[in-house]
Amino acid sequence: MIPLSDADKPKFVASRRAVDFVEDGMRVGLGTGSTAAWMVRCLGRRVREEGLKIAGVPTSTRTAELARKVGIAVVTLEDAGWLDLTIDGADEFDRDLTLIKGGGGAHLQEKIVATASDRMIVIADPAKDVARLGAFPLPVEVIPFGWQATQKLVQRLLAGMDVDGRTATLRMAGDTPFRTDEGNYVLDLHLGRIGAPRDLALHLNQIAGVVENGLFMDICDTVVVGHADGTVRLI
Ligand code: ABF
Repeated sequence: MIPLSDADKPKFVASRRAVDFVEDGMRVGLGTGSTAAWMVRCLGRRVREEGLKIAGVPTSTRTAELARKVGIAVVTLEDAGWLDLTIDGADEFDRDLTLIKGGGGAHLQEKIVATASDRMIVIADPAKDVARLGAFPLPVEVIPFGWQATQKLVQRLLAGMDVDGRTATLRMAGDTPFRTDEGNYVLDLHLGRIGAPRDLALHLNQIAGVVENGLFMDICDTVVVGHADGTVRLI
């Protein structure tokens, strides 16, 4: 085993504990991001060493590639129909288990997969635990057509919302806009503090060019927080 960096230790510890929730025969949603990548590796290990039989539904092309590489049978959500469990990372979570996700640009597929699951477990390091959401920019996936008009509407909406910051910037990948797996763009909302997440999420999704926002409410059931000393906290 390669020695873990200080940043990877809590992610690995949370992942190792979270995959204990996976049972033989389950259909499992596989999240995206550096923490979820550890979970996929840990799950792959159980598949190879214990003969665990599962079907994995990835939430991004990069997770699909990793899952196949570590020996997990990959199926589409369409084929799986419904999932027993999804395990994914997050950018922030609060005491209500509301999440900000989408820093990796995969929150649309992540939300579809998580809401098509009986249970969602989030794996996180302690830095993701916040009293108030919003220090991490809130990702909003938008249709490329007319994205500037969508950006204006989002900023107009923010003017009336209980937030501290009000800028919405187009996410870039070098010189060109970042594209999601669906070919869409992402606006990052620099809010500082989100006073009323439910209100904001509902209003954002009413804007025509918005596909989905990165607030996950009433979706996450359990958070597994990993610590560098090897201990875990279940919330
Ligand atoms: C996914 O990966 C995303 O929803 C979230 O944005 C990100 C977290 O990444 P990491 O685990 O690398 O911090 O879960």
